[in-house]
Amino acid sequence: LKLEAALRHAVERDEFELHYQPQLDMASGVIDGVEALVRWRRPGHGLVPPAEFIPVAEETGLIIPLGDWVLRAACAQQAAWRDAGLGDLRMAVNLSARQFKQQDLAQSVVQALHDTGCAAGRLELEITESVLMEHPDAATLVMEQLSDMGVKLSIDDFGSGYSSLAYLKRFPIHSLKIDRSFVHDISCDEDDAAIASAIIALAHSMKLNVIAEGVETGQQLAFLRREGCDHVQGYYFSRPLPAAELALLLARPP
Ligand code: G
Ligand code: G
Ligand code: MN
Ligand code: NA
Repeated sequence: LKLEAALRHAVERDEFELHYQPQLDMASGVIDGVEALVRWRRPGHGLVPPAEFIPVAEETGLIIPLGDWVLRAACAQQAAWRDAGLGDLRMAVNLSARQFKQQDLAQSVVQALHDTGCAAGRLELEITESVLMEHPDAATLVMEQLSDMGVKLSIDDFGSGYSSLAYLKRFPIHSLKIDRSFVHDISCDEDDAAIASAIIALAHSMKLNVIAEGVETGQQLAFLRREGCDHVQGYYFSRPLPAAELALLLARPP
């Protein structure tokens, strides 16, 4: 309960900030996107990671105003970097189950894009497969609304939950994110290597982009490159960074 009250205040007082983790195009090595990851600058507690407050925000419904703040802040940052000549990056934003189930999600997205000047085609919403598969028909409708607007959709933590391939084909998605649990042992565990290769092949056969997350070593990168993975994200390149630090990476030649 204490955490809930503190979180409620935090939403009112704007105590959140976004960090951004770069996503690189495998072929060029260029940073062409970022994933926005929220942190809570809680007075007296330092920087609180999302795992410690997103679940409470979900339970209490505070994820709705918080998620809206995240969406707006991320879109505003996308437009600011673009206008500063630092690149017209893809901005990936995580959506929680509760946000995804909101009736007026598409309307909130339209409003955020309109108010910030971020182009719809530069926004990518990440949704986990468990959220999509919970109510796949309702999910399809919401995704179609977003997709019709030009917003990109990706399935986060792909492979860690349960996906029906029939639905995968029906969802208007743009990319799959290989769960980092498979990437971790890719160069020493044959099963994980086989799963990662299969996800890449599946994505390509469906004309989807595929991104590997949690890339930490050159060996993992080499494997993913051999298998034709399109994008990579992980500590090997960079941790999630505050906007000003990410801007320094963007300004640096590749
Ligand atoms: O940033 P970190 O690596 O600690 O993220 C941990 C988890 O928190 C990730 O699974 C991520 O999806 C989730 N997360 C981070 N930012 C957001 C956000 O803005 N909204 C939602 N719903 N989840 C987020
Ligand atoms: O939304 P998602 O669950 O994918 O959130 C990404 C999470 O993964 C964040 O908590 C981020 O800090 C974390 N992360 C990003 N890169 C790496 C990495 O290379 N290794 C590990 N272990 N975690 C990572
Ligand atoms: Mn994510
Ligand atoms: Na993920």
